[in-house]
Amino acid sequence: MISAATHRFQKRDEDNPWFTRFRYLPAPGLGYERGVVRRDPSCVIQVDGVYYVWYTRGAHPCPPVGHERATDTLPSMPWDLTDVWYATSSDGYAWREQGPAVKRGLAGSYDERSIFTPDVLAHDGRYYLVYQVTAAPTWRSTPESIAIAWADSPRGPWHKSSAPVVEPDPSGEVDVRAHPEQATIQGTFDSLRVHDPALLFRDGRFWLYYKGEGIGHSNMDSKWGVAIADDPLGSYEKSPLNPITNSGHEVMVWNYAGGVGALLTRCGPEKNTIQFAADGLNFQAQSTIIAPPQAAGALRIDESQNTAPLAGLSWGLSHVATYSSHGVVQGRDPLGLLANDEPWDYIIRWERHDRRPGFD
Ligand code: AAL
Repeated sequence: MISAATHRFQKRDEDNPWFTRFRYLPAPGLGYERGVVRRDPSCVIQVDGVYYVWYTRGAHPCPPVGHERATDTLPSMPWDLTDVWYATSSDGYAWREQGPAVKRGLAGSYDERSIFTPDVLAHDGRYYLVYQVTAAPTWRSTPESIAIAWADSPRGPWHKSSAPVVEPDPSGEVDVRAHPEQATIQGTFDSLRVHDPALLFRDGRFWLYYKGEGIGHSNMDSKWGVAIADDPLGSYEKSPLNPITNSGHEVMVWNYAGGVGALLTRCGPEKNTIQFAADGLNFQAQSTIIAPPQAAGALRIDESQNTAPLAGLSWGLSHVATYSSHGVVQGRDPLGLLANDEPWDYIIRWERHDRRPGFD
């Protein structure tokens, strides 16, 4: 006779190639700076011996003021009124901020308010950035979409898509003035917003993984979907199997053994797990982890080096989200926040930290 728990205890962490721990280091050049938000870093790519990363960056007159008080210059949230910038590094530890890669569009364009949360794919000598776009500050039921830009060099210039490439599903009923909870028709898991794009090339096609938020759900109810295209610039077709996870917040995926590895954090019953889908669609939890990096991007490696489950998760950058809705009280003088709280998000380095054998 064995207990139920003993029955389930099939593999010890130290014997599981999908288990890891993480440690964190500063990322000088992208660290904490008063007046500047840096967050949601992309994966890291190495080109001609130089590491590149892209991220959300905003230089704001004050920390976020909340939706009711946002203006043309005061941000509602840390990722409001931002652009995608990039930085380079020769060793992966110290970074040099280079400047904007993709900037907000002119008034009236689909990306006029903010461009943020990028990921990068290098493919066939070309570079693709996928990122979130908004035309208005994140507020109640305002929708959010995903767009793409391409360049012949990681230093740009970048050519933006003329329209978003993945949109919220039209199955819900959106009234931007209403609280999402008041929606009468909720629709699918991604009926309100599509977020956190991550682009992989596999099986000759482009797989754009994303996080969905549905009307009538909290943003902590997030799940992931995938949209697939023959051409990196689209058109992207959402998988009929979506949502393909029941958990997870910011998307982190990597190619492994013809399938896809995934790091799920923060939300849902399978939060803080590493998962694998041999077909890129049907994910199974492989390990439960602790203290994973938030909004992680990992070093992208060649298929030829993808010899172990976590080779695609060796090190990268993640963010420290200092903003909390408790810290931003609506109606409070935003400049007062400067003197008190200092919620400026910033970027750190994470590394896998296995300590095998002799694990502690
Ligand atoms: C993040 C991501 C998306 C959200 C916001 C900025 O961590 O999930 O990018 O829109 O928070």
